[in-house]
Amino acid sequence: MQNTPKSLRTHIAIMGKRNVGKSSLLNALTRQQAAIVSEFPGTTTDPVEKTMELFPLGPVVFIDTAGIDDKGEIGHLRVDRSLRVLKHSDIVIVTTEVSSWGKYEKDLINIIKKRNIPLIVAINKIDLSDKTNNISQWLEKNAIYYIKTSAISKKGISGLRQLVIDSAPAGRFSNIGLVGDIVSPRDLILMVGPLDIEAPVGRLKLPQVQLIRNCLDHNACCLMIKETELGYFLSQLTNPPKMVVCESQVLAKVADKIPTGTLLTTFSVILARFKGELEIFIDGAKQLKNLKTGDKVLIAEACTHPPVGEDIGTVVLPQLINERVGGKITFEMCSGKDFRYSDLKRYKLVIHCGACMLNRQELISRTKTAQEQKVAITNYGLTIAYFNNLLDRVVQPFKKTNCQTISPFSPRTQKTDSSILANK
Ligand SMILES: Nc1nc2c(ncn2[C@@H]2O[C@H](COP(=O)(O)OP(=O)(O)OP(=O)(O)O)[C@@H](O)[C@H]2O)c(=O)[nH]1
Ligand SMILES: [Mg+2]
Repeated sequence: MQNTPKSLRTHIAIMGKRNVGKSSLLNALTRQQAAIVSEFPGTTTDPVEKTMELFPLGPVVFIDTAGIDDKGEIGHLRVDRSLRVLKHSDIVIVTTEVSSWGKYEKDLINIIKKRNIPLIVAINKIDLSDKTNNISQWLEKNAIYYIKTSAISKKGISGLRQLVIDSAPAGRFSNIGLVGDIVSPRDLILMVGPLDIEAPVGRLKLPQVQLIRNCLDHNACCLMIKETELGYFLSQLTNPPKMVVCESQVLAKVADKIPTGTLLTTFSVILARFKGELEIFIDGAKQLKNLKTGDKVLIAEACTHPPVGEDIGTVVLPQLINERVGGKITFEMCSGKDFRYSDLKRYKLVIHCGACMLNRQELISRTKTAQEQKVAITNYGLTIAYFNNLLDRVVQPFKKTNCQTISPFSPRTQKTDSSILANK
């Protein structure tokens, strides 16, 4: 795990009609021939991703999409696939050119604005025409950041890079990370996890690695032990740890062993706060008590690997819920990118995995869609905590009075009017 995983990179999508120069802009921004460019409309057929470091933003992934006008063969499929990219985009660069600007771009911009995704318009090919008044006026009236570019002469490319950096959501730059607002220098955080059949061979899971790094960033210490060793190590410590973070499967056992004054949480809770909206997931967990025979529950797994052994999503949770609810609930599963965005109303509750493989924007999109369709949503770990009567305890460390909150939507820097009128 030497490269930054994609789920932790800022996702920057380049969208617009066919042939406006999206792939050329990607190549200019990354200074590489990452995507194929040609004079024929419809060259890019599937999203192309290019990862890079964008200083000082850090690790990013640029996503070049297929042109979204529905002309040409299989137009609608292409449009659908490109619009799906919005679900995990942190920033969108809408690309246009003087000769093709029109209703399509305005509609696309409105869709992006509705989703609260930071947006920049690149008016490309200005080496061919810089009669941009009409476009600039509309963008200024709607307070949208824009820049004139030429992917050929490279005019405006460094300005576009800067606008991307300025538009990045604040949370990306926060060094709070997973628990930075809870730990102080020299605190001890104890991680407890089973090295069970689901643990990756020869390494730790991504959230475990992230937690170790986050504690080191804050001059705290993070130790990891197996749950079988918890009693022994607790008895050896002069002072109890500041917080114990465990995998949800061992929550009940761990809660029994640690002192009541020690903060206790699970990776599921930490991820729900870091990636999505913990409060919404807590409300969702409280809906578990309202489930009754005949209700449908969607289990959403972000990983696509086949279930292993007593898989938590396919085996453990359905058994637990049916047992506790005392009824016959129907469970349906979805995995990977295949989330039932348009079809959530059929479910009483969505139970999501910890989502360590999804980026934050995608989990927020899923949460918002569930809310729009008035369907409760929670995650695996909060469900387990709820049924163990430990929900209040595991969210206690993150009560607003105990920590700072991170807004995913506020921009990193407050832009001035001069950057709205960039390169006018
Ligand atoms: N003059 C000029 N030509 C450009 C510019 N940017 C791109 N082009 C040309 O426009 C054509 C289309 O460029 P692409 O980058 O393939 O466009 P695209 O938007 O990715 O197109 P699709 O993948 O088909 O949607 C190519 O011939 C490019 O060389 C520019 O800034 N100025
Ligand atoms: Mg292209």
